[in-house]
Amino acid sequence: MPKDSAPQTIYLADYTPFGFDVDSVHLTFDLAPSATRVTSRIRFAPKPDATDKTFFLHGEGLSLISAKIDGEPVTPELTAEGLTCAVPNVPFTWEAEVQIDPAANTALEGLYQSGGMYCTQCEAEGFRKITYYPDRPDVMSSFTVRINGPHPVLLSNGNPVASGDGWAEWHDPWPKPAYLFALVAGELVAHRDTFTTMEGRHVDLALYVRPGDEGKCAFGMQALKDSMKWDEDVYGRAYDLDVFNIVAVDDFNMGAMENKGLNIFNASAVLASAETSTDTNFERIEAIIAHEYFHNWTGNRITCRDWFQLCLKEGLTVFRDAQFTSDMRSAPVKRISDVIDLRARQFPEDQGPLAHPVRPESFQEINNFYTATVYEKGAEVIGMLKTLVGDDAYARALDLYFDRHDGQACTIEDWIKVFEDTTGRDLSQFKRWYSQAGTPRVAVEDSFEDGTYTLTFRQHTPPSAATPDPQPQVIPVAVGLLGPDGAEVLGTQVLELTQDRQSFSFPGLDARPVPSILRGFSAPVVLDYAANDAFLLAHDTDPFNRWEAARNLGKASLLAAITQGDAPDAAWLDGVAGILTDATLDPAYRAYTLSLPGQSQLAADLANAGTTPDPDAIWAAHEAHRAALAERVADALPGLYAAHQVDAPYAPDAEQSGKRALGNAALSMLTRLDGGDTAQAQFDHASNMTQQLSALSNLIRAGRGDAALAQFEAQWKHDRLVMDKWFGLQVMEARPDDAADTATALTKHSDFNWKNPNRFRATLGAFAAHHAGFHAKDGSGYTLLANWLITLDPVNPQTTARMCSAFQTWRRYDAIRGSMIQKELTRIAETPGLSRDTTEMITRIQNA
Ligand code: B3K
Ligand code: ZN
Repeated sequence: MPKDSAPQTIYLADYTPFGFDVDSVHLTFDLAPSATRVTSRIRFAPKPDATDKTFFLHGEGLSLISAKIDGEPVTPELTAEGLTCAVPNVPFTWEAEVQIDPAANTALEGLYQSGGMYCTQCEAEGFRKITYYPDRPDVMSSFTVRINGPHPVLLSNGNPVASGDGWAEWHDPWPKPAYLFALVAGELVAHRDTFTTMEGRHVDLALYVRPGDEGKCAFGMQALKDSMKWDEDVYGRAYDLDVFNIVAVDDFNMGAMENKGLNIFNASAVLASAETSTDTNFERIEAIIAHEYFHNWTGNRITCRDWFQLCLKEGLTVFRDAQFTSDMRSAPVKRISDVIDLRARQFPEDQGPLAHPVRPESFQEINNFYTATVYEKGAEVIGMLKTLVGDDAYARALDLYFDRHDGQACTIEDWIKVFEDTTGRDLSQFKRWYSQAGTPRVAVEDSFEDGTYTLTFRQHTPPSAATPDPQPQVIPVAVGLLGPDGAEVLGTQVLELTQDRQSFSFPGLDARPVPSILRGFSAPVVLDYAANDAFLLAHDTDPFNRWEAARNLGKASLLAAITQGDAPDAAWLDGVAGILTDATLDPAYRAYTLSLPGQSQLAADLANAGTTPDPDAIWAAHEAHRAALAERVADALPGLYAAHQVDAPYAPDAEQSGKRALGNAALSMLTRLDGGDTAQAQFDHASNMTQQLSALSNLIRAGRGDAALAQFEAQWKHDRLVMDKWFGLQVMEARPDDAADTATALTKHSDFNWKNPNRFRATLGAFAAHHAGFHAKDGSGYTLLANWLITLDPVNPQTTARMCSAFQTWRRYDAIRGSMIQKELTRIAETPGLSRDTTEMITRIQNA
């Protein structure tokens, strides 16, 4: 789109199939940094029944050198979005030669350069920046690719066909949409392994990295092999090519990309070593490798008809990677961490100006819809479906999905239909989860009479611009009942809410039970119920709800402190202290019960309750609660800390990570009592990044971080990924009145390369996430972020647009903050030449 034309809105309802089949694609790349030539030879066949016979090929920023049909030169009509051309009404061969400029491609979409290597990112609509093509996911074809370039490593999708000095040829037999195309060329080294599939196929695996990163490959490779095996064991899905390649790149807009047979990863999402990566990094890497690998079936073999169906592949693949992590590690801990993440990222989206259904119905820039709603709520919807139909029916429905739709570009209707056909159930009401925006609120009342306990539920989804008139949804509510002595009198049952108001009775009880509602967080809703949290924290058999009880007590205590100046609640302190010192519980789980609801989430809770949030007061309450907890468990801390040091050689497994998580939770409390002495000792002796970084955080918080920061920088200045941590940590740990200055000073550091998305996010992303710092009363935080977004937009619209969401919560705050944010939004919106990506985001946020 030319920058000055009005953005166009695309609607789901307008879907029309492409009028031609693509039988084969041959591409030749002659690589040169500023003048790469791309020659395409594509067999098209007009569809006899096509309603739209226009031959339109997408193309953006391409210099067309020549075009031919069946060998005869043609002169297509060019626009900023592509070309149209008169074509025969019989199968024909289209040939085109274009020139592109990878070296100038800072948007990191299409073919670009990163640290001297060439790589690509085509999802969602990047292939049109490489050559003229029907760049839509429902056009699938096999691809043959020849790469000419002086690089030792030349990779594309599929299997290698042949190679020689300065060239390589690849063929991908599996028909795929262009968004899964990939090419890599560079001086890379390979970490190799092999895998034999359950079908007996020998697969050569390689992880390609820049020289120097060889020592960070082993974990990612093992995660890949574990994922391949898991998908065979659990879903019966085997890999389908002779090679599987992964490439790590430094400049990448997101985590990773599932290109067929050639996954491209942000280096931060694949490279790991004990010395440079934290336990959290390892777990994230394992999950992302699994996610991209699982896309081979859910996304690649079965893809999306159009981009509105994005959740078809993303929701399902997130759900699958969560199952994998639960199996590899601890299921309750994974569930707790996913719910924390859902509430922190998806709930604000669903309850603010950017709210959209899991399957959106319109967009201007599809890259703006790779959201927590599509991904994480999309995965929750699949979890609910599985809960409702049961594990066996879920497995049968998935088998049917793979059988019926292999090789196709599908819709949510296709997905729902396999469940209907498997179970005979009418899922039309359930389907509202895909079309309605907003987080349902479920209010509960209960009564007890003559031995019968009754739960009455009311569901209500607040209306939004995206869904002005929400209808009742199918909500699976997992419930258990505990007797007055704490013993479970009714094991978990799934109640199906389908109406606005609905009651469920449980007869034959001796005494009024205590309910445990929404066990395992069985639906992505807000539960309004004054639960007996202290009791549940002590007795619930459901690990999620036990954690939730601690969290609820902590939340109530924090809100009372913020609004009424109350001291931290004794029931919360006692309950958490009990869990903390209960050695029968998993250390990772105990560490989670200590974590308080995030400050931004408390602001949302206050706003929902009609109180204007004061970020400084929220920060102060958080601090007071942490201090009070440290005091409460002071006697136990040295023992707890000592008991959770790991002597064995470092392993990033669940057991060791859990131990370190609890040990470091103890450290952060200890630091409040000993001023940082233990943290300094840990920093001095740390042999892995988890211990080193945790110690460094505590030293900064204790106000004695300067020497350690300098030492850390000297030790790690050669390592980009570790330095991202160094940038981020200083912002995260800054005091509110210092956060903007800290971030600003870091942007002046010689290693602050703002064009690198990882470094930009580490610094400015961390700042936007620093609740009290970003929302500083004088508006300096808003101005700082807006300035950087304006700077970044012309260079990298996608990353800029994504970070605009920091402003989405503006309505929660007081009128002065609200108008300061509006002023910054207007200033961004009025920037001449603002990208389509950022324009759409700002407009949606402004018009809430
Ligand atoms: N499918 C990619 C995301 C592409 C994002 C484009 N803006 C990674 C993933 O979800 O696995
Ligand atoms: Zn994905």
